[in-house]
Amino acid sequence: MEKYPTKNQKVIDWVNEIAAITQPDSVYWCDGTEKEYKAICSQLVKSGTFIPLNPKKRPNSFLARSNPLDVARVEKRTFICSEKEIDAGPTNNWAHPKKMKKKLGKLMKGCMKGRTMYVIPFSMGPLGSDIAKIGVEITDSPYVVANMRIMTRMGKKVWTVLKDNDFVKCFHSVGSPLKVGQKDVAWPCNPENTYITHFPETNEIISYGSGYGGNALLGKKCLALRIASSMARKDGWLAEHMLIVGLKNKKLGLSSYVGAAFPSACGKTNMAMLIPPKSMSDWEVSTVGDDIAWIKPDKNGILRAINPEAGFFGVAPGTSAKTNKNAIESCRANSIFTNVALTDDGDVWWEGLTDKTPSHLIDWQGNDWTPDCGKPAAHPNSRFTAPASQCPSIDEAWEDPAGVPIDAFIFGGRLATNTPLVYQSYNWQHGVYLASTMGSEKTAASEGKTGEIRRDPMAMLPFCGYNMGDYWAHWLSMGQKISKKPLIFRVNWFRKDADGHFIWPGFGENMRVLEWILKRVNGSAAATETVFGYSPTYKDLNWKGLSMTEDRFDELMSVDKKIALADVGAQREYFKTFKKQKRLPQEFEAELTLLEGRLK
Ligand code: TSX
Ligand code: MN
Repeated sequence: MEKYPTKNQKVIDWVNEIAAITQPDSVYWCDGTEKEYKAICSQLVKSGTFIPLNPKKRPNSFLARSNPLDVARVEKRTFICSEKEIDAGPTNNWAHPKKMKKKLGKLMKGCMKGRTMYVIPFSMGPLGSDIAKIGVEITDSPYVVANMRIMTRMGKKVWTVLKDNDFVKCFHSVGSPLKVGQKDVAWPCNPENTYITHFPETNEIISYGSGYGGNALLGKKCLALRIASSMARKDGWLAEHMLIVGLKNKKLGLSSYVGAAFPSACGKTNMAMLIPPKSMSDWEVSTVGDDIAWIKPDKNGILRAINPEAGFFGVAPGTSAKTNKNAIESCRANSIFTNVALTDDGDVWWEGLTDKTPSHLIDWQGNDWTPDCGKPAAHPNSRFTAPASQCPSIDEAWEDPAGVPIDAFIFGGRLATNTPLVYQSYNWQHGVYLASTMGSEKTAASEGKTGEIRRDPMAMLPFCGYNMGDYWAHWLSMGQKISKKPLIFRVNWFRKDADGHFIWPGFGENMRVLEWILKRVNGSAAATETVFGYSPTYKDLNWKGLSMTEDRFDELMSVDKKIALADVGAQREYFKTFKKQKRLPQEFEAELTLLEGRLK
């Protein structure tokens, strides 16, 4: 047998170099087979990381409990390491690549002692698609291997596609070497020394100290967003924090794909798998992706999108048959659950899963739990890892290497006041500006003054691998490169009335907004020009099956111009740091001046 499964000398040299530094007990090259997955899961059960779930209730599925100090992405310790600080921009942590590599080099010395080093070849996007990218993750975490097999196209076929070409080097270690004879823990990690670092100029990722989600499954946030966004800028495409859905209505002769960006806690996965209300059953909604979109102009100048991922890494709490039946179906089997609760009959549970709370559970930390104990049973950021192929609403073209054509972009936020349910931008430039100002209201006092807007431009704040000002300029320039510009919309499902009640029912009822958007795309829906953009009036939306008075709708759409004018000031303030660095597109200043003029 050959010593290595690939002839790519760059891979072989890198693996040997890393093994020499980190000194693992052994090196294992993953082949991605079912047999290998089974073996790794069995090993994780033996070591106590995985708890097998009841095969009658949840076949071929496992529960993992993390260290309580390793439960989420750590933005404070996430770095963009470009040669120049200004190229990381004011919204990213920056360190010089040499300095960061020196620090990491010290941590990496012998960091895999007592462990197996796994080499994971993976493709983000359908194998061989000209939009797809290949990465190789080196990790000492078998939990990461199991998750990567669901989340990416992983295995030996990747070597055939890679040939002698370059790849994204993804290094990961839990940063917890074992002394000879030392017993391992169920979730090794090193929270004091966690670093999630990106080297966009050399296409490298080094992640140390955390075994959780976005910190450790390097194909996702690190490669498919931070590194890819930087690649995309260089090569004229877009790597976005967006879901992709197909919307089809045979009766109306409408069929489109749209990309939508929302900050966290806005229900992106729910929208990706939306089920229309009974009264709108002539609509079919299909899922291409729930988190990341790679979007590239084709030879005709039409934007086409792929989902670079192969699975969902979804937030469990709040997910139920009522809020997202398709997600519940997706994780019925062959799934990994992290930090959810365990039921007495060996199944999983989390807050919001069922109307009736079980009378006894084992909580996410492994302790007995009863409803009166005052603590959540599942961690608020607990997750399911599920194959996208198991989603009942998965789109027939979700693995099409050419991608799906995008007709509209939707940008959302979570705002209780003064932001209408939906409106359309006047044009591409205005739409890009609108997307740059999106955000959510601060909900906890710890995040600053509540009610203030936490800006999350294009939902990319934690995920842009370069200067956000340059990113906006790139979006603006993309408009020039395409023959058919998607329409751009702003939406807000979260408007509240004076009594604090949500005005819009949301969830499946959002189909009414999507119907208007698709009709705007094909030119069959009316809109009124307002000072903010093109808005639907009451009669422009489909109200069949939903009772909403015209007054209530007007409340949902209303904007106080004085407050809007104050927000213009707040936006100018927000843009200041970019302006000081001479990275604020002058188009945005022009849009602000125009908006101010319309409001006065
Ligand atoms: O995901 C949500 N969406 C998008 C669905 C396609 N959520 C959950 C957000 C947390 C992740 C929503 N919550 C949405 C929504 O459109 N809207 C709301 C606000 C809301 C919450 C509860 C109700 C209504 C609106 N309940 C009742 O009206 C009974
Ligand atoms: Mn996300």
